[in-house]
Amino acid sequence: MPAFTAPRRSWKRAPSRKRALTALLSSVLLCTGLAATPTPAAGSPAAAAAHSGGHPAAATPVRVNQLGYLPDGPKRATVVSSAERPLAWQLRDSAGSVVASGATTAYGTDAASRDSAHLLDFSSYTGTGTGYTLTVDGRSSHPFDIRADLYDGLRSDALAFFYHQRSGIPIEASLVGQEYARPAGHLGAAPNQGDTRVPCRQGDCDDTHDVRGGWYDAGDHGKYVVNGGISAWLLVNSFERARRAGTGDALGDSTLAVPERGNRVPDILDEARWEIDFLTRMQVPAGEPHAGMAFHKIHDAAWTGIPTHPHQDDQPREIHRPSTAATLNLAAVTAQCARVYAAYDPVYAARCLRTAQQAWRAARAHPDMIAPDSDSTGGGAYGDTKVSDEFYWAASELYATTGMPAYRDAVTSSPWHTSADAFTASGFGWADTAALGRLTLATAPNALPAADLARLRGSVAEAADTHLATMAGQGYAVPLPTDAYVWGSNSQVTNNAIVLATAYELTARPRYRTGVLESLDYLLGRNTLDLSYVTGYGKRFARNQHHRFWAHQADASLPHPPAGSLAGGPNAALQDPVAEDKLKGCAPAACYIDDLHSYSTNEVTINWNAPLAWLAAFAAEQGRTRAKIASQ
Ligand code: 9MR
Repeated sequence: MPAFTAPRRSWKRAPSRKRALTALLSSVLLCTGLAATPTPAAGSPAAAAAHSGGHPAAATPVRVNQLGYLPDGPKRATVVSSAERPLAWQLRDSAGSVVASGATTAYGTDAASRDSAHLLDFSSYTGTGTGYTLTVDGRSSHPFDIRADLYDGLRSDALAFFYHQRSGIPIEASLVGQEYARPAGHLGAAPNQGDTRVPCRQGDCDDTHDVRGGWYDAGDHGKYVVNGGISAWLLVNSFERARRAGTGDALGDSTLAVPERGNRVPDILDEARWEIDFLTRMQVPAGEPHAGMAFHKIHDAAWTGIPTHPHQDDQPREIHRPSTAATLNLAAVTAQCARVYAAYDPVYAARCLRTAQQAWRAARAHPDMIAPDSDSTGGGAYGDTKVSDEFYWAASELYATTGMPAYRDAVTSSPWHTSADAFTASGFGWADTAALGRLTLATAPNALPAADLARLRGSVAEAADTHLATMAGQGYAVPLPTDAYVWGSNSQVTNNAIVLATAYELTARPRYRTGVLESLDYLLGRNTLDLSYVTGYGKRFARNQHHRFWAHQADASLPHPPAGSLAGGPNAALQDPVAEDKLKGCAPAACYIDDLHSYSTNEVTINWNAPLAWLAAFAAEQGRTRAKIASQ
């Protein structure tokens, strides 16, 4: 394995206990009603107080992407002000010289945040540098950069999340730094009771199974096939897309701090394989009832406390009965694996295809083994009553990989092949996977008739236009309708941005690229909380996400999440006690609190970081490729 430089320190060392307490108090203050109060006008001293939130840089009504902007990308900010007239703005470089100026456009009230918003557009400025600020009405934005390599760090940090989340392998200090190193979790060494010989919950199956490995889902130590499926798929899809764009090397071997570095396989595929191997272990072996199906999930018998290191978890682990949805996730991901890994490891690719075909046959034989929503003791339910979309997704992957008529027929006879609902305004997700099939068929070479392919590709562009229309109707340009701030809303933003990026690949229309980059602006600070939801990125960022090991807020000797960890984001349904207590009356886009215990607004999860990594890779590539000239 070649030598490489020690990983970057993720972000500044943890604050002292006293500072941590102050931070906690202020974060509570932030959301006790203040977040629900209409934001004060720009220039008002209250504007800073309302959003201070214990984060290091004071809040400002001039909301920017706190990381920065690409030189040839869109550059817009949102200014919170009740002024009815346009306001003058100045862009200053790090020396304080005004390098551009103009006037804002009064937008009115942004429904999702209830902020009075002005839009500020400085896209025509194409200079580069660090430490720029925007000033409006005497108030300045946080400093930000304008540079082509803006997203290079996030491309690897967002992917590094997955090594940190690995189960069944020590997390090495040489790869992640001492602060984040930990022993292997769930390898059967006491006090762990798994995951090498895991029994099923009573009645779910007779035998024990070796289901070691994979990624922990989130802040908990559960491993769920449906969520692992979409996450692994997104990583592999990111590589497949980058390879088509000619930038696959940026995700290639020795680009990540993973143990497999230097094995001549792209590191992103090494990372995804860690999960694919686990998913494959979740397949019911031949000779057992429901052979070929996938168990729905494996997790603790009861919820563990915070903090709990993975290797200290002493709860019994249990496998839950197979489900059709899990089986089709396994089929889809292993079919994709067979296509993409063939160039690096044909034997592995062939094994993936066998797994996929067995899973497909098993799902066809058991099309109605539904995972219930009620099964949520000790782990998430990931219940899904509708599996026709998973059938479509799996068939699409199998068809794109094999070209076999049986899979083509399953694709073309599925209602999802023509339904206008495959892409919804709130986006695809672990329970809604028809769009994943569409994205594959629209981009991976396959033999569908030309007219059908054109229709599919058109459907991606149509969905992208819907997202752009949603963005255009907002003060913060979020590709999310006001009623879609649900659990994990940030991942709905990322997933819709992936549709925009795919539309850009298919059409080269710059407006789609603009939509992707502005979606990242939202996640990185151009939002009602003046907060970057990505740890370590921006001047004020989420750092107390719900996690059993990165639980600094509960135990100051433990780290915060590493750089590149995406918080779930605003959830108007207030589904945890902290959110219920602190966020009453919040505007949908403000229903968020950076508190370790707010799992319904502030968890980290593989299916949220995977699309972030996908987008970071796309945006990093855009920094290097000028936007193609095409009609808007
Ligand atoms: O992301 C899931 C979200 O869509 C559901 O509404 C929510 C409640 O069922 O569960 C979320 O998933 C959690 C899972 O159940 C357990 N691990 C952490 C996941 C993220 O919060």
